[in-house]
Amino acid sequence: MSQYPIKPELQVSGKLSDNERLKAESQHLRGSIKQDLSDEITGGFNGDNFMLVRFHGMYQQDDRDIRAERAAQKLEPLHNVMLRARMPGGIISPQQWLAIDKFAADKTLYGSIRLTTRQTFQFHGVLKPDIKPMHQFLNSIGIDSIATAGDVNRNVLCTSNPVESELHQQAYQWAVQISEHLLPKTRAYAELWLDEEKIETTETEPVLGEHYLPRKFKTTVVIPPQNDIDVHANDLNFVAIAEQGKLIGFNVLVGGGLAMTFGDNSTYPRKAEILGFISLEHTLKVAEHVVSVQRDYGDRVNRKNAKTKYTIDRIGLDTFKAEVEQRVGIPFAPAKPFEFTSRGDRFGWVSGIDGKQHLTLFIENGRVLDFPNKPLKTGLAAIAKVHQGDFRMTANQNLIIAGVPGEQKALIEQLARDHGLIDDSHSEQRKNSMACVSFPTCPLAMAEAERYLPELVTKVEALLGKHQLHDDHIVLRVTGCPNGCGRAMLAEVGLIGRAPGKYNVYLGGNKVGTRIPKLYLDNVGEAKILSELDNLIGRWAVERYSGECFGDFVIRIGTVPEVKVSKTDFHA
Ligand code: SRM
Ligand code: SF4
Repeated sequence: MSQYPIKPELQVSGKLSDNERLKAESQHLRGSIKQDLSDEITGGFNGDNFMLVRFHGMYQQDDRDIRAERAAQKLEPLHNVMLRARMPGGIISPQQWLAIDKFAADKTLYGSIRLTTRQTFQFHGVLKPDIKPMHQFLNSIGIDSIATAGDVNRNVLCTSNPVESELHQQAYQWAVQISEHLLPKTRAYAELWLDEEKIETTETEPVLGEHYLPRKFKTTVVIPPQNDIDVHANDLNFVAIAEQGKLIGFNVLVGGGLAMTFGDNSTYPRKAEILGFISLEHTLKVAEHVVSVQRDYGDRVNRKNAKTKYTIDRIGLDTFKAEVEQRVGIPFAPAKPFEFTSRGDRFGWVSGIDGKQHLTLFIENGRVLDFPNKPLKTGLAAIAKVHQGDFRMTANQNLIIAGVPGEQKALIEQLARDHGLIDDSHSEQRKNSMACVSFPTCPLAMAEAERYLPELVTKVEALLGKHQLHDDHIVLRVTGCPNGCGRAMLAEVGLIGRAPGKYNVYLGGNKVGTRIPKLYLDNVGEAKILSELDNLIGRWAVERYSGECFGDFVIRIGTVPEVKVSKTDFHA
């Protein structure tokens, strides 16, 4: 029950989805996970536990490359879990890095650490007997995975590059506080994984609600003019407003989200919209009540329409805003002016205003592993052994070696170069391309993404070269299905997997990530994609206005119409 009067006319009526039943029956996310852990008959989780473990930051997976082979041998799929850590703002110490580096090597099927598009890392391929020890190990180094998946507030992002250190520090602290404030209050995680005693109290979930949220929920704290965390992919964004270098409050943006389902036009990617400005003291209350309004009015009947973006389109932004204002007890002030002028990460060294040096490394697809001639994992471990600052994961699957004192700069750079972590042959195009995980671990993948991106980029580089645009780049993103984890729905060229080797191509996002692209090619293979890009890049080379990015160009020449209002324009 909500502590606020509910307006039935704003709710969706009908039979609740099965996920609502399982959350309601889960005894605050416990289910029968404990019993399941000692079930040696299967390597997986039974019944509702398959979904409930997500609220503890894990997904049950199996390697799709070997699924058929195992079925032929009458073996169950090689069940394992992927774990996603909670890491608000993406900051991890070198000591923690060394510990997770060792765990990945010793206890996972793939041996890699995977940096994600939400500023954290994943272990892929942890077998059932290692799950509980993994949580205990993470706890021993100060890391958890609470609420990094499931119908809750996920990892809170924060602008990564600490170049404006003082402001960054304040923004980061807010990201941490918001993350803590919105966490589930159940002790299920502590009991199940850390063997903490069950305390007989009446447990409640005052923020998320007894049945948790209708759907996943994503939050950021961003420092303009950098849009490195892609605000428009998120349900709730706190846009830092500073005066004389001091944080004074936030503009609040709500209702972003990128996923859709093919063939269901009631689903679409959508940008976030402005609610207004708040001063700092209201931050946690506003976070809580954007969540509580979505909790009370989000669609619990149809999960495909359950995210905040659809709640806002259904009840209206003004109604949504009025509900939040009423619950917080203050009106939003008019938004303060702000502008995003860049996206992605700033590679190489930057000097912070605190005099420290920060080195952003490009990690292709965020996959930290020793590749032939590129021992990236060994290299990062070598850096961690000498580094005195911290590591910062970015929301673009990259890593910043942050807080390097001047006298250590040369050593860190040398280690990075020696291990292929700095590679001057990487083009701007490669460094501004991104893909989701997809095959072999993602159960929802329809086409390759991470494993395909490097060769696709090589071909796009060749097209840019052919038209004398070697130094230019197009924000290119590939995702293996329309869920959009690689944020293709904010790219200038976005490829969304339809089937093996087949993609939909979306064009017309912009460089700073403030426009949703529009379908251009439906279900096509690489040859068609490259020939169309060849033609368009050729025209861009000669017809573009000075400084005009590819996404703006294709809209101006009418290749695709602009998506202004997703609900009406995206599928039109
Ligand atoms: Fe995602 C589901 C990977 C960022 C939208 N996502 C999945 C799962 C867990 C598949 C599943 O449900 O079984 C994928 C696991 C693949 C694997 O083997 O690792 C997966 N998502 C990822 C990551 C690892 C992609 C990456 O290459 O980095 C990102 C992890 C982020 C994190 O650390 O929390 C990741 N996912 C995103 C983003 C981008 C973002 O948040 O900035 C989106 C689009 C933004 C949005 O939410 O609208 C995204 N993932 C989804 C969705 C669609 C949600 C929806 O609104 O319908 C799903 C499927 C679902 O939830 O039902 C999904
Ligand atoms: Fe998997 Fe689809 Fe997300 Fe890619 S976009 S990781 S294929 S769910």
